[in-house]
Amino acid sequence: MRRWWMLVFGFVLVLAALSACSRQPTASTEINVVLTDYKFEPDTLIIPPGKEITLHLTNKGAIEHELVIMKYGTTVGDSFGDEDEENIYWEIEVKPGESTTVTFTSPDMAGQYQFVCGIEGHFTAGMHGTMTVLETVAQR
Ligand SMILES: [Cu+2]
Repeated sequence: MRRWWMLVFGFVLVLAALSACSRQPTASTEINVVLTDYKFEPDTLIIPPGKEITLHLTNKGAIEHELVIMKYGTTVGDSFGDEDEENIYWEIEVKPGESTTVTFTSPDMAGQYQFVCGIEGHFTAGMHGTMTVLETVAQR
C-alpha cells in the first residue's frame, strides 16, 4: 500500500515538473483580448518579432474602448493625452458589445511595449497592459 502512494507521489512530481516547463513564455501570433470597463484581459501579451499578429477583440463593456500600442521606449506617463499621439505604434477602437478580428505587424525590436486605452480617463482607471516582443520567432 505504501508503495502505491509512492507511485502516486512520483506521478504528481512529474506532472508538476511538466507544467513548470509549459509555463515558459511562448509567443502567440493569434490572441483573444477582452476589453471591459476598464481592463484588458489578458493584460500581458507575448508575441514574436516582425510577424503578422491576429487579435480577436471583444468589448464586453458598456462604452467604447481602444487598444493603443505605444512605440518602443515610450509610455503615456500619468495619463493618455494629445502629446502621446505621435508615439502610437498601432491602434484600434472597439464599440461596446462588438467583436472584431484585426491584424498588425509586430515590431522587429524585442522588448516591452505599453498598451493602453486612449479614451480619456480609462488609462488612469487601470486600462493598460504590457506587450512583450520576444527576441526570436519562438514557435508555439
Ligand atoms: Cu477604455
